[in-house]
Amino acid sequence: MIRKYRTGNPFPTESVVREIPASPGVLPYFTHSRLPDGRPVLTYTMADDELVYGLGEQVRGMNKRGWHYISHATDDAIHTESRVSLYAAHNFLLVFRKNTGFALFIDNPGTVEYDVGYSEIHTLRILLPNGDSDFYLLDGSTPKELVKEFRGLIGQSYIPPLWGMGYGQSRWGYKTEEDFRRIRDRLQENGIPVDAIYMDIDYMDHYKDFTVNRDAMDLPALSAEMKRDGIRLVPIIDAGVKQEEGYSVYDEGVEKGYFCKKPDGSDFIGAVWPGLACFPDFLRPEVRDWFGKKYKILMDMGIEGFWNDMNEPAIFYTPEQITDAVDRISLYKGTRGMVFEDFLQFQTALRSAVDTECSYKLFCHSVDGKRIPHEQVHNLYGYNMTRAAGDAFREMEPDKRLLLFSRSSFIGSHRSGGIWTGDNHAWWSHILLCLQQMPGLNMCGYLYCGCDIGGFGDNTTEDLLMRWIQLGIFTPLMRNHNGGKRDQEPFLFSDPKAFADLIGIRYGLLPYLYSEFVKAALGDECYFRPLALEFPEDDHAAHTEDQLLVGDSIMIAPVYTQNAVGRYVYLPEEMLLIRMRSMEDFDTQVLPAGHHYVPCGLKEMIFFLRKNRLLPCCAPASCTDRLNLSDLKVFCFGDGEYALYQDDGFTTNYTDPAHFSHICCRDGALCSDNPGLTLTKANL
Ligand code: MIG
Repeated sequence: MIRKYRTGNPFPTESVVREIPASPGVLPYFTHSRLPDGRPVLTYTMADDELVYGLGEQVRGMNKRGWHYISHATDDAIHTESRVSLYAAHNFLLVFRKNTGFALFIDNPGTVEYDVGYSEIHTLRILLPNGDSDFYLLDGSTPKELVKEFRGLIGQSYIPPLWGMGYGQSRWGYKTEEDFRRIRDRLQENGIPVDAIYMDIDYMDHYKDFTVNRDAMDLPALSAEMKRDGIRLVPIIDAGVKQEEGYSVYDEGVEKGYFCKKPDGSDFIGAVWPGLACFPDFLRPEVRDWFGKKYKILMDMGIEGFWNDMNEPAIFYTPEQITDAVDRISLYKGTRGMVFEDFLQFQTALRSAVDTECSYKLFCHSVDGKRIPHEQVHNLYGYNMTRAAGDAFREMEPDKRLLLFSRSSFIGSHRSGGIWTGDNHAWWSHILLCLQQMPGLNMCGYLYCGCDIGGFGDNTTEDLLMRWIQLGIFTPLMRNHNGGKRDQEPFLFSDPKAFADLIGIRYGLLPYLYSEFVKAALGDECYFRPLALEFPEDDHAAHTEDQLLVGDSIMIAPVYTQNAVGRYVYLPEEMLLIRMRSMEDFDTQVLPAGHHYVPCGLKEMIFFLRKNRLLPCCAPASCTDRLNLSDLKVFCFGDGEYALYQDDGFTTNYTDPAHFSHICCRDGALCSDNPGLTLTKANL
């Protein structure tokens, strides 16, 4: 059951797709109070054994208890435990114990703070930025059902083209067409499957959106050439539009008044990669329409996918801040030493010059003709940039899926695109962080997601990358991306063959992974499922934070520690261990429910097939276009049935009954209602 409670006059975020009349009274479960400054506070006392899941893209574990978090989209590249905000704002919480609980979605685009047992270990305290919120309260069914109901409330998740679930190679620094060809050639020489090579900001002409550096590449020719090898080029689009007369996107934006404005009505200017830039006012439908249709410039060059970056929005500095800081600092001119108090003020002045939070105070949006200070609606910026692209794609190419994912997000953008989790690091702890972020993201509607495999910041190592790929095999977005000093394309290390085999496993599992993904999107289910929700009566499952179910049939338990030769795994029920070195080279073993130490060498990966479930696989290929998806190898653990979803991978007609077939294993023999499938048992 979903109830809605409204306080004040909330900003229409369009996060939810269902109209629910507001209930009288106040939000139950919480006590209500206010800070002296008037901000509302919600308080709830957590029982010892209650778990708090949700909050989407955040630091720390799946159970959010024991820390505080702030929904405030932030470009922060250091994702340590000390952080409270990352790039997104996902105001969804699931509070539960065993099979009962409630869920809460707070629809407020401002800064919402969650103290989940940080100040006081049993107290969940939510601080709202103002009195204008819609609260959606869900209760009356199992926690798993509550998540599904919530997903129904916010609408169907974005589904990428099949090629978007292939392997993607990326690096900040690829610049010329020779760079892109070299990456393709080296991947191919090493037998490493690949579907996408990403183009970071250096493909552009002076970082101007929707331009290409023509001295460095002939993009239409290059993308056509790549496509002959089954590879798509995926360019980045940044939020900031370079301020440069004669650059048509800038000129049009100025002329039409489409950029965010300062209170005096002039265009707000902030510096990002292109230098001084303007920021499209994505909260306005006509601006979204205008910007979204610009993607066509690149689509006409053969591009079929994009990633949206810098849309928190990231702002390095503003001219106002620099002027102000220089004025303050100039007071110290001629001073030889400084007394300590002066130094502190000096330091504050220096820092203020590059403080993004200061820039957020300087501009406004225009909504239905009214000026709204950016801070009140900050978290909606990236969402609406992604919506701009998604809506334009739907209009321009109604029958075709384009690849789209974003860095910043707010619940609602999951209908337009996926997300990646931003600038992580080449740290072992960030393999686990990625695993722990996935279920929260799925609950908030983001099924198409993944992290920078190998780590974005710092320098990776061969073993770290190997282990990370063993998790990445299961993330719908599987992209190796890097901004560190050391290159990390898999062919650069001592054993490219092992990488090729592992990435090959991803392609081999795609019949299952893709089928589970689309079924989850169509049925408002999660693709990544925490054990706590699947085995609600099992206390060990409730506290298992480093394993996940992926779809209906399998459980993953990746190795994420340095120099490990295996790991402890908890099996809530009897399962079949599958240890794989490649799609052809694997062994299996039935393990009883309970705790196990499972050996897993560096170049192997382990996962588990549930009892009476099936796992349809295929032979790997160099890219998804070349997979033979009608010749399936099926892992079985006992008799069982599987609902297989298959389509052409790029059109938007998902509901055609012809896309669904059934595979079953009865008395050890495989059968199907689809005569077009050839089925062979993978394990004996
Ligand atoms: O300020 O485009 O998260 O993936 O490589 C850095 C350069 C801007 C941040 C993104 C990262 C990307 C980088 N961008």
